[in-house]
Amino acid sequence: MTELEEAYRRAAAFLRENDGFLLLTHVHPDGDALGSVLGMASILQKMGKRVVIAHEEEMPERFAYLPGIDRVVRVSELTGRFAVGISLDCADRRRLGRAAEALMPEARLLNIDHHATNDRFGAENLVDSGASATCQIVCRLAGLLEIPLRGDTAVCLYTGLFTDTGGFRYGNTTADVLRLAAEMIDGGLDPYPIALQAVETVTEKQLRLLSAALAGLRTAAEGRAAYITVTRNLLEETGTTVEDTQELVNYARNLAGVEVGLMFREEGENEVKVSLRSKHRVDVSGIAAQFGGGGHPRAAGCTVEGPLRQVIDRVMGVVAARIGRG
Ligand SMILES: [Mn+2]
Repeated sequence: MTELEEAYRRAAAFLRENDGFLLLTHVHPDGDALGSVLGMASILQKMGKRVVIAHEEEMPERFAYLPGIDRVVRVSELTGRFAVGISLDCADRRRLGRAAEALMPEARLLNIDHHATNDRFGAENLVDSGASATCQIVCRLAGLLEIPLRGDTAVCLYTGLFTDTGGFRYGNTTADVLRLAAEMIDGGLDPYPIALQAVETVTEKQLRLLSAALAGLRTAAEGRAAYITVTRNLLEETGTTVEDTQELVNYARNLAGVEVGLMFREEGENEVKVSLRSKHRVDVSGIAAQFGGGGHPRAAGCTVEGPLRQVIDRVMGVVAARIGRG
């Protein structure tokens, strides 16, 4: 048995042997974060286990269709503390935000994730960086636990497979991902409403934000890098939130001739959130790590201290050097 197979086996045993789970995922949750946390909750319920899901934020409107999302509790409303936890799609403990406070200090935590930069902060760690989505790892666990990928479980897990592969378009779209998707559709899942709600639908405010952000698009490194800037002012003017900015970075990446696309988003007076995407060869998780962040080779992020203009100059300097090195 390989080390990874052993990690799967141990994680399955952890799920079988424990009860009264607290399920957690990262702040600013995306489709894979919510799909994996709700898919796991659905699997555990089918096993007859008690589950609570906690988060520090309100749930994004885009994912309101996910079965069980109305059961996610604001961590501020929780009274008790939990002795058993599961973290999903989260590369380090800090990214769990304040929801981690609902765990007892001595709680046993199972860390399930697909980020290669995961620092293995759990008591048990199932980190499969070969997986395209955390939902793919949860699908495999469901197989080991003999829980079928049907109904609510499938809607949640399909969402993560679909969104983390950019709708089955990115370089991480593997035969295994497509087989799992096909298996769920064979089992009765309707993929079109999920695509419509998780990805296709945009609000008018989001389009106004996109329009303004695109007007400020800049290229660098002789057209091999491009970036979009989102100031706090812009969010205020368009009545949008951080959640509405998640897709913007792809417009910078998708520009013809660009290898690295970025978004710089002003978080505070002296703090800038940087999202990085690459097309073919630049490992942006390495660049993000240089600034205290992390992620995947083609999609990563970090938060950098300093005024917006200064952060752009510093990060673009590193990006240009990485592109130049070939
Ligand atoms: Mn993910």
